[in-house]
This record gives sequence, C-alpha cells and structure tokens, in this order.
Amino acid sequence: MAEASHSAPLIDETNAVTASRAAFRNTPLTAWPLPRTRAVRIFLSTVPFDTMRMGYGIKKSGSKKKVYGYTPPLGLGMLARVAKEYGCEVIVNDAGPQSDDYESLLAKIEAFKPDIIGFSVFTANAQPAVKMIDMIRTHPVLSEALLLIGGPHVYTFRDKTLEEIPADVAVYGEAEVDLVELLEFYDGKRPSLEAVNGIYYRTAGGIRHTEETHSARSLDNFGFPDWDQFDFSLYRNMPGQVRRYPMTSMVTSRGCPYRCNFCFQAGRFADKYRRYSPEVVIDEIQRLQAKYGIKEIQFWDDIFFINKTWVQTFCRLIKERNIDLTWSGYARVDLVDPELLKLAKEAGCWNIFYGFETGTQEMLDFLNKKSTMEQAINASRWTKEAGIIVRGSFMVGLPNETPEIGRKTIEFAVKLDPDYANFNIFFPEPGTGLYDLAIKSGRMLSANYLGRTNPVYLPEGYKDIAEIKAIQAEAFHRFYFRPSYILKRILRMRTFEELEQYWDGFLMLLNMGHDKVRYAFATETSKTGKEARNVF
Ligand code: B12
Ligand code: SF4
Repeated sequence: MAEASHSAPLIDETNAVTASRAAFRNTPLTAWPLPRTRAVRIFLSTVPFDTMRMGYGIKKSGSKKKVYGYTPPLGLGMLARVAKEYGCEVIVNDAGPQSDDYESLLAKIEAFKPDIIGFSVFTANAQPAVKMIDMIRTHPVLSEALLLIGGPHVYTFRDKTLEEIPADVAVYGEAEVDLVELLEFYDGKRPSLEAVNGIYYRTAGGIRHTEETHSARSLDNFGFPDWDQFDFSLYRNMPGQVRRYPMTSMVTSRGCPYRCNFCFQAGRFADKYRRYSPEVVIDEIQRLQAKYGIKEIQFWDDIFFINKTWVQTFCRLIKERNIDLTWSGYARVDLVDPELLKLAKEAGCWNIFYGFETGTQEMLDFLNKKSTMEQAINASRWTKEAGIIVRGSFMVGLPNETPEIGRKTIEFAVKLDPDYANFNIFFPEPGTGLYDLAIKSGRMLSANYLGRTNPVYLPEGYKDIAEIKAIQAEAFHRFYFRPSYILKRILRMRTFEELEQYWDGFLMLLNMGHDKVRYAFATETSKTGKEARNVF
C-alpha cells in the first residue's frame, strides 16, 4: 500500500505553481491605498470549476445551457450584506451556475475594478483557486487588490491554505464579524492585521494567525444574506430534488450538537450550535416570496428537524399565515415521530433526507451516531406514511467494515426502501475522530484531498479499493434496478416539470458514462452525504 504522509502538500505543484506565486509567498501586507475617493469595492466569488466533469449540469440544444446542482452561495451572500452595511459596493458572482471559466471570470472582475477580491474555497476546488488567484496576481491592475479566501477549505486546512494559495488573507470559520474588522483595518481604523480576529496573514517572518475571540453571535441579530445578489432563475438543484421554481436554499441554524465521529460538523473546527427563531425565519421567507416569488426552499441546516418545538412553531406559522411554500430538509431518525411528520407535510414539507449511514447496530455505535436500526426503520416508515419522500445516505468502506458488513448495509437500504439512496465511499474528513484514526492506522492511500473523487482510505477488512468500489456499484445496482423500484418511480410522476427533470436526469446519465453515473450519485463520501447528487 502506498502510504502518504498527511503533511504532504494539498496542491499538485506541477499544475498549479507560477513564478509569481513563489515570489509572492512571503510578501507582507503593509501598504494600503488611502485616502480613497469612492466606496470600497468588493468582488466575492466562487471558483471556476469543471462542474460538467463533476456530474453537474446538462447542456441543452443551442447556446442555452441548463445547469443543475447548484443553490445560492449563502455564505458569500452573508458577507455581501455585512460589507454593504459597512458602506462598500459589492458583487457576488457564482461561477458554477454562471458557467464561468477563468477568462470570463477575470473579465468580470476587471470590469468591476474591485479593491478587494474574495473567493470561497472548497477543498475540491482549491487547485482551481490557485490558478485563478495566480491570474489575478499577474494582472497589471488587479494585482493591487487585496485578495481574501475563506470557506470550508480554510475552515479545515487553516495555516496550510496560505502556504499554497497565493491570497493575502485567509479568514477561517464564520467571517461576518471578521470581514468588518478587516474593512476597518483597510480603512485605517485598526492598527494592524493583528487586531483582526480569526485570520491567517503574511508577514516578513512567515504566515501568522490571530485567534477567533468572538463568541458565537445570536443568529437573530445576524440577519440574512443579501438576496439581491442571486439570480434565482439560475438555480436548479439536481433533478428530483426540487419541485417548484424559483427556489432558494436557506440555513436557519449553524453547527450541530451531535458528535458523529465521521462528520465535518462534529469536527474540531465546527461552529457552535445556534438557530434563528422560527418567527424570524418565517418573516424572511415572506420577504423572499414577496420580492422574488420564491416557491420552494431547500433548508441546508445540518439537522432541520433538530428540535420538535421549533419545527412545530415553524409549521404552525406557515399554516396560520397561509404561506404557499414547499420545502425539504435534513432530519435524524431519532428525532421524528408520526405527529411531527404529519404537521410538516401539512406545512409544505415534501422531502426529508436522513443519514442512515450503515447497516449494523455495531457500526452505528462505532460511528457514535446515537441512533438505532429500529429508529431508522420507524422514521422511514412514518415519513412515507405522512406522504413525504424519503432520501437517505449510506457509507461503505468505513473503518472496521468488511465486504460482508458492506452487504448488510445494502440489504438494510433495500429493506428501508427510501425513495432515493446514496451510497458513498467513506472519506476521512480532516478534523474528525475517524480522520485521526485513519491517519494513525497508516491506511491512508493518498494525502491528495483535492478532487475528493477517489477513495483515500483502505479499511483493514477490504483487499483493495477495487473491492470497495465493487460494493458501492453493487449497492447502486441492487437498490435502483429493482423492478418494484422502477415501477414506483414511473407511477409517481405527476407533473410536466417532474417529467422534464427525469428526462434531464436520464440525459445526464447518458452524458456521463458509467463511472460518472456513480459519481453523480455520490461523490461526497463524508457525513450524511449531503452533497451527493441524485440524477433520478
Ligand atoms: C449548501 C452546500 C453546497 C451547495 C452550495 C455551495 C456554496 N457555494 O455555498 C452546493 C450543492 C452547490 C454544494 C456543492 C459542493 N459541496 Co457543499 N455544502 C453545502 C453545505 C450543506 C452548506 C453551506 C452553507 O450554505 N453554509 C452556510 C453559510 C452561511 O456558511 P458558509 O458557506 O460556510 O460561509 C461562511 C464561511 O465559510 C465563510 N466564507 C465562505 N466563503 C468565504 C469567502 C471569503 C472571501 C471569506 C472571507 C469567508 C468566506 O464566511 C461565511 C459566513 O460566515 C455545507 C455543509 C455546511 N454545514 O457548511 C456543504 C459543504 C461546504 N460542501 C462540501 C463539499 C465537499 C461540496 C462539493 C465538493 C461536493 C461535490 N463533491 O461535488 C461541491 C463543490 C461545489 C463547488 N462548486 O465547488 C463540504 C466541503 C468540505 C471541504 N473541506 O471543502 C461541506 C462542508 C460538507 C461536508 N463535507 O460536511 N455544497
Ligand atoms: S452526521 Fe448529522 S447528526 Fe451527526 S454530527 Fe453530522 S450533522 Fe450532526
């Protein structure tokens, strides 16, 4: 087994490095263009990414492209709102649904002439982020701009991120308050970057960091994203995941109080759990409907159904105010009951996602999931009885797993019979208990986390990665190619929109080829499989 050290670089140097980046590495950030005659301009963006390759999107005939798989970048929307409140001019650009490549994104940035450019970086697109930032660094005018990075990659890899991505400042964790402090520094109101919380930055002596000393703020006072930044006509999640358009996503909480040892949200870097009050969320939904005609919301909370009273109040308010909304969210199998599910259905909930994870109680306990197989069976049955679609995710290739246990997971999935299932190959998420265990076991095959497309961990119980992939393929095959399942799907089709989405899903299957089909179902191998994308 080719064992790699986890301290190896995250970025493939042969593809990514330019001379400018190497020269830039230890350049301290000192001089600021003061005084200014106009408001500070900030361009915030996601990173261009080969999303078609990743299984997103579908090309329609002619020049019109319909891109599936995206929901608005809420984090950038939040930062846009606070920056606007501070007095800045802000643009949020979402490269994926805009189908931006490096050149077209550069042209947009050039046109805006920003003082500050910020990218939201995922581990999966850290390498494209290096390329994009390199292009800005070598640009005759844009190279003057302050370059910020933030997002889940920085959450996870912290100090490493500035070693490898040639930005000026990396903001780790939630950034609403830190961004305002950075703007104050930019305005000369803070003496140095040392006075800005929660960042990594460059000095002549190397990369330094400041602690995050803000205690987590109450979300009700945090406000919501600057929704004006999003073109809702662009957002179409994967076929079968959304019923009505225009849709948006929303988060009503941050963090998760549970401690499942494989999950990013339970990792060392996760946020403290907080939630907006239901009244504040409902008011915001009504504003979204009045201004943008939003018909459906996909709640991206780690567990939307975390507190019964909260969900009951939320549903009651929807009914009392006669709000015409369809919605979906995540739940744990131990936190639902028939009464709550019935209420949710009456309030517009049509689809719930559960992390069923694995097929034996021993493995569930090993994952510290704190739920039982029986609860999973009940939750699935009650949800269906309430008339709500059940989506579920399972993992294979876990530590302590053998192919026999993997097959038990498949059998359990077939027995639960959710409407959709993802089977993800376990991916040790940095910062989690199982990541530490995977490293300690010496069974990591690669330290390259960037693509997140290939398995990086081989449990003792499996001969090789091919054996894990075979179990995953068997899982998809046994689950989706049951005649009873296919018949159920056909009989369920109700609307033209649904038919169109199924057709697009079918075309995506054809476009992608066999391997990519599996990839489209489930590339994300951590946690509850939230990012895995169904194409049926
Ligand atoms: C919604 C979501 C998506 C959506 C929207 C993504 C988006 N652009 O926001 C979609 C479906 C498109 C998506 C796709 C993917 N996702 Co996703 N997604 C999420 C989810 C569930 C919620 C994100 C969210 O809205 N949070 C709420 C907002 C308010 O917080 P935030 O986005 O983190 O933003 C805050 C900070 O991060 C920071 N920040 C963010 N950006 C920036 C930029 C700057 C300049 C600064 C200073 C700060 C900053 O400030 C924000 C405000 O506090 C998270 C799980 C989670 N709980 O976070 C996973 C998560 C972010 N996704 C993940 C993954 C892996 C993916 C995919 C790679 C899956 C795949 N294999 O295809 C793709 C990548 C897509 C891409 N284009 O690169 C991982 C990331 C892990 C990592 N280390 O990178 C997460 C953490 C899930 C997990 N494993 O637990 N995802
Ligand atoms: S798997 Fe779900 S319940 Fe467990 S820590 Fe993660 S988000 Fe919370």
